[in-house]
Amino acid sequence: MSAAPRTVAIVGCPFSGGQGRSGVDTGPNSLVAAGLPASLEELGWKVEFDGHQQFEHINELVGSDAPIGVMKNPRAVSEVSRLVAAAVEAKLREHKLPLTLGGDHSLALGTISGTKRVHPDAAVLWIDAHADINTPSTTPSGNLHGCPVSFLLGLPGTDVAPFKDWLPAKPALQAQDIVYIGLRDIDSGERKILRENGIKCYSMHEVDRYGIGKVVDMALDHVNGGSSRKRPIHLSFDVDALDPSVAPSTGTPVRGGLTFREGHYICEALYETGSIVAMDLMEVNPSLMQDHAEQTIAIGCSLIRSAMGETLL
Ligand code: 4U7
Ligand code: MN
Ligand code: MN
Ligand code: MN
Repeated sequence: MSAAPRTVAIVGCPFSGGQGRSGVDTGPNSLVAAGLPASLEELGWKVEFDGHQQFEHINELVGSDAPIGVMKNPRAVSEVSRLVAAAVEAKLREHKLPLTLGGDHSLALGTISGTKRVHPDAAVLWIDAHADINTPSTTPSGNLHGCPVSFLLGLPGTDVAPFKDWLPAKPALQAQDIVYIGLRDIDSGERKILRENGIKCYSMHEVDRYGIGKVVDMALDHVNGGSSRKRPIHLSFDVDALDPSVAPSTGTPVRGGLTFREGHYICEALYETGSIVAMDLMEVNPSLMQDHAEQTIAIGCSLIRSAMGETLL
């Protein structure tokens, strides 16, 4: 991975306000406490970790943060994303690879905003059981961890306070910049959005049909226009992409997911491109299925190690 930065900067984001289940805010600390920084050093990376993001003042808001329309905790989610965007942007400008640990997936509104400021040509690989592309008008839950992609794309209905106060007038992301792998729980409003915008999705059906190797190849061809493999990649990995038997401690598990190997293969294959500029590992919630928390944390760590070059010689 010659052109890629060799310092990984861990951006720990203890935040749960994008959804309703407490505990996902302890994900970052659990991943770090499980030895993630040292294991990345062993792979040859310089690791920068100067403590988690300080969200106490925002987390205090969660609870008293009155809904705006159906959106839950809108001010907290917006403010955290704004701060995370600045943190990710700063690490990239220092030629480091920001590794954001969630926390819930609403944080990706921040991480991808930050990446796009520095790498306007970056493509997003979104690995998830869910498309996270509801708008404030389509969301069945009001949980903003199901909405970050629609805000990034600037879809109709996302031009709302408080987000519009800091999101760019020209959306950070275009529909052809993102590709999904692992989908299997898509809401009806999301289905319509994905179709109308021609967004490339490799659901579990395609994983079964073609195998994960071909799916990753097709996903990379899609974002690279079939020619070179040089486009910068932002990898946003929601641990619920994996089957709940593999990664049970997560807030919105859906059966029929990626196997252990399929999940790791994606990370390995993306590492092989040498083009990963930023990564998110989201939605690890050690408070759920506590007997399996250690297993889920360990898998979060090993997915990251695979994306950082562990399994390839
Ligand atoms: B995650 C959901 F309705 N689509 O919008 C919603 F099914 O970051 C789930 O992928 C969203 O875990 C899941 O609330 C968000 C629901
Ligand atoms: Mn998900
Ligand atoms: Mn998600
Ligand atoms: Mn989830």
